[in-house]
Amino acid sequence: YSCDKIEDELEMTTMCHRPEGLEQLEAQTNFTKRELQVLYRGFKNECPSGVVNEETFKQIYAQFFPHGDATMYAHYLFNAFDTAQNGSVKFEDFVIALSILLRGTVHEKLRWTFNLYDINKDGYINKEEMMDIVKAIYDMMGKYTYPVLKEDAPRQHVEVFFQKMDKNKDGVVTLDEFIESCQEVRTKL
Ligand SMILES: [Ca+2]
Ligand SMILES: [Ca+2]
Repeated sequence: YSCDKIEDELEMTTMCHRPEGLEQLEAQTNFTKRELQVLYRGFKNECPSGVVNEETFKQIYAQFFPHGDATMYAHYLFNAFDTAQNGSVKFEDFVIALSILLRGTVHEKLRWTFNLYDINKDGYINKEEMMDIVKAIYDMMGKYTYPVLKEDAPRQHVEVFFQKMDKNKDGVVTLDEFIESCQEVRTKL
């Protein structure tokens, strides 16, 4: 037993006894207590400070996409995880998002994705926001993945998506429009 491990155990125990600790997380997520403990160990291992900042997200994504520039996508993703919008992602924020992404219902996943696309968090996706996200994804994939990609490809993509999603043609996509459009695609597939 190393010192670190004992410290971890202690923290875990305190966490278990805190009312907003593990018990509550177990109720808020689709993870078991045992799974939460394993996730917590991993989280503490990677981020001893107990919080993840935007820089960590950028470093992780840079490793996964070495040929592209993942800076912007990591930035948007971080903001979707950082539900309190205070510049740091705690273990609680992290597992709640992970639970939705891995074990949430289709509806929950779509709602999460909508929030990712809604960059200024005003409850609507406008064309600029969709454009920014699509550009960020293209940048992340890098030139090597799409060697013949034309400069205006992202804009064309967004135009087509946006026209389909904005059912009432008022220039913004609401959560309902987003969910409806995504489910149409699913039924066609
Ligand atoms: Ca918005
Ligand atoms: Ca609309």
